[in-house]
Amino acid sequence: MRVYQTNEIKNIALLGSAGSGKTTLAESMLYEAGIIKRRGSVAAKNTVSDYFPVELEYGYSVFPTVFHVEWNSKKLNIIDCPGADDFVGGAITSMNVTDQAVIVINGQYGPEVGTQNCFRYTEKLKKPVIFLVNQLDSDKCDFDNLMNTMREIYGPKCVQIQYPVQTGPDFHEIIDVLIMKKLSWTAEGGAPKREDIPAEEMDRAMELHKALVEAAAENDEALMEKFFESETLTEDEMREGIRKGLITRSIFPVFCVCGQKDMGVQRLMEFLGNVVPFVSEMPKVHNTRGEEVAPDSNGPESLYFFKTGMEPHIGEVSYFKVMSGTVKPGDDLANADRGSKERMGQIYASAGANRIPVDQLNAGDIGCTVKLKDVKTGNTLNAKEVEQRFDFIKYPNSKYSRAVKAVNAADTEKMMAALLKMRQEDPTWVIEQSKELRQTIVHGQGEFHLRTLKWRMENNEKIAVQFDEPKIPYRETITKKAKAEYRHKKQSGGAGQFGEVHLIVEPYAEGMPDPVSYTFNGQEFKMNIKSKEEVDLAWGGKLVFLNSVVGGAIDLRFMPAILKGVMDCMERGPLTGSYARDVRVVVYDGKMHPVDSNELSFTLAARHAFSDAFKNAGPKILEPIYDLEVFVPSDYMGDVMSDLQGRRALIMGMDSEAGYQKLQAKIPLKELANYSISLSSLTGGRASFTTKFSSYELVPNEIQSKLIADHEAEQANEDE
Ligand SMILES: Nc1nc2c(ncn2[C@@H]2O[C@H](COP(=O)(O)OP(=O)(O)OP(=O)(O)O)[C@@H](O)[C@H]2O)c(=O)[nH]1
Ligand SMILES: [Mg+2]
Repeated sequence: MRVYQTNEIKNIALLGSAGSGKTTLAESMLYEAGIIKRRGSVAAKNTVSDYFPVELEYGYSVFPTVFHVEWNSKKLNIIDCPGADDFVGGAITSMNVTDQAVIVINGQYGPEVGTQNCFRYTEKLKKPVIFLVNQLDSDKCDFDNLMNTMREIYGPKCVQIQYPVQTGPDFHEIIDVLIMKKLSWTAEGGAPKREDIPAEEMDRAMELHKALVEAAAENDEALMEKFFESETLTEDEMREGIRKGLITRSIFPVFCVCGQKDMGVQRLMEFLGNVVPFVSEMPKVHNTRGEEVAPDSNGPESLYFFKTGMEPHIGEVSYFKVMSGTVKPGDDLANADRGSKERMGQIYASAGANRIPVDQLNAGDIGCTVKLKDVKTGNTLNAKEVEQRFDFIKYPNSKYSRAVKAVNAADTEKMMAALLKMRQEDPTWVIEQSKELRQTIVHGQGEFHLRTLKWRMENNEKIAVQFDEPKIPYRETITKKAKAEYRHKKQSGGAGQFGEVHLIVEPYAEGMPDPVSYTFNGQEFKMNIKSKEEVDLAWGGKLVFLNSVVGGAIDLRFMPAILKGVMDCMERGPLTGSYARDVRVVVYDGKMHPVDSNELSFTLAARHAFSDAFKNAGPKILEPIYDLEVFVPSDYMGDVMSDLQGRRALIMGMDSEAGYQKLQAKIPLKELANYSISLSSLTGGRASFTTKFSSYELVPNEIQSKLIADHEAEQANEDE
């Protein structure tokens, strides 16, 4: 296969909401480029792009698929990204390594929440955007209305290059106001007939043409001057202006296609080939030190790995972008993230499930290799003379979690190995072995995301697994002060045990001054703080431990043993056995025995005294509260709000963003457990949300009583 130079390579991501038609479009693109002789379809399960069993099973893209086509002797690397929010990880990684986003819009619905999610990522990464209105052959498509919404959302930057003469099943003609031609197709699609624009369309076409000329001219001073002089630009000048506008994100051209019937696809490819920027024209990316890295084939070799695929019969396939330098089989490289050494084996250009061996890939190109030892998604491999890493945008927090266990306990180890392997393919799966909850928890982006994991576990790995709702990491704390004392005394044969501890507990809040005195039942206890220890608890919150023992009643050397006794109780709160937090303890008195006192005695005495005091200090259960942001089309706002109210959510704000509503709320984690499923069913999958841990708050009394009762029942069960 030919080796392409950096100024002959373009990297393009196909993005857009779930089901907008990216995979179907990719099929037509491959067909138009002559790579495949027949177009497959998602329904017939024979597309180039969706080839994993799990994708065929569900009829959705789960992984981004990398392929390439040659167009006018230029190489277009194209990545077909999954659209569902659940698989956003794949879309994000793809955006990291491409220079042009083609955002596909489902002509039936217009811009959706999923469209906006993609757009926001392109904003963060400053990537050029082309909008592609697809499914124009659907009866539900109302193009004018769709364009109005687009302009409302994206403003005047959204510039039409094309419009359909009619939509619905009769769709077969487009007016292109860049080349000022009418394009039309027979039922087979493919190459369009190019004709003059008919008289009845001329006014509309001219108006859009002028707007396009003006928008193109705005990106270049010379073009602007020319435009003022002659009020027009040549086609090539317009292309130049649009290319500049794409790079600076001052123009978002809108194209029209019907991917399924292969109408408009050839023209789109022509535009991609002629106008969108080459790798060499894009602003330079930065490494983690903030230094610019140019896609220079003469620079030091540096590869960024953006995807790991597990291909049947082959194993791990690692996909990379050449950030600088060139790569050849046999190159010796160092992994900047993991410190290991690697030797590159055969390198390939990616073609969906297939790979085409190549001798060399130059800076800016995308390819893959197999049989690397220790390379994970997100790693950088460098030649000796350079040491750099790349760290592009972060993945969103997980939104849906399930406790997972092997149905057959003997499979547990195998299950863990499979989970960790899958995580390499999709870093948005987070595997947590929670000691606290005694569960293995898989966190993902949605119910569907985890369902695919379960499906693959059962069908590909042949391990039966069970999913349960994960336990909630409750905390315990106290709400008032209390005091207690305890004497631990044991006389049995030889040396005895003796320790007595008097202590006071109270709720701790950040910035509290040290106590001066306490009053219990009219009696005052004056404090004289001798030492203070602030323990930042591993599970969040604090324990503050004060020594105010008078007159050497307890030797200083026993203080650590007393703190240990307190910590033992903090690790297992008396209400539900959850971790306790935000407590201040003052040890103010006690007793020693000259012979029998030892550390163990004081630990035991402290445990009892602390536990008694804690129980009398108005103990309460705390639950984790999350910040929730929901993006929802306005029509569903009422349903989404009332559902949230039923989930004990506190609505914090509502914003009307272009085309949809943004709702902010605080919500208990317990109520988020199935939120992804509910929101999806309430809105037909047209909403999305993000979550972030906020704080621990007291649970309402009736829930506290239920949690305590449940815990007691569980204890009784375990004791049986
Ligand atoms: N009528 C019509 N249907 C289309 C068109 N393009 C795609 N479809 C249908 O829309 C559905 C989704 O198509 P896909 O190509 O899988 O969409 P996608 O964007 O890849 O979906 P995800 O990978 O899940 O994000 C399929 O049933 C397609 O047959 C089109 O141009 N017209
Ligand atoms: Mg797809």
